[in-house]
Amino acid sequence: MKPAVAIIMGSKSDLPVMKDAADFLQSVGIPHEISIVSAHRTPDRMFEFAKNAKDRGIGVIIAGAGGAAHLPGMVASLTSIPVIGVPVKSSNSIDGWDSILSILQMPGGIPVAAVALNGAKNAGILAARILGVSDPEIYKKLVSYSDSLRESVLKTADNPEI
Ligand code: RP5
Repeated sequence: MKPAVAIIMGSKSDLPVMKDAADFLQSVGIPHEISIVSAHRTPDRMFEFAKNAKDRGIGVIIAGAGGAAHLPGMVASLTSIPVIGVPVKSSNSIDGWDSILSILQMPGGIPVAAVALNGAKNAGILAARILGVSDPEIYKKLVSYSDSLRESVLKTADNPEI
């Protein structure tokens, strides 16, 4: 199956965080691909990736990076596919604020949907929600997922145990 979502990240060291996005997409049966694309270390690869993504059938890009996190914004500037940015707390992070702000404070005209620090799971869910607008099967799975969250809270809501 052709991937509908591309998950990219600046370094292999981001993978333990970014894996959460892939796990969610897997759980709802959305085909996806994962690769390392660095804005700073492999700028040509980033350009090629962003320019070809639409023609390869990619509908949403999830891009994670730590430190000076330019990858999501640069990719968003090279394509009109929606980009979800995941700030990653990495070895070169200043508590993660550097990547949060790099991803969040995009100039007008080039949007990146930023999730929480290390929030790759929500990036996966948001990607599924974007695709679910025009895919009833995906939408149904997302409704079931939300139902399961509600049920798991209600199960212990009146009887929380430590
Ligand atoms: C960023 O620098 C990467 O996204 C990663 O979060 C961080 C550190 O990269 P490594 O030095 O671990 O490869 O570009």
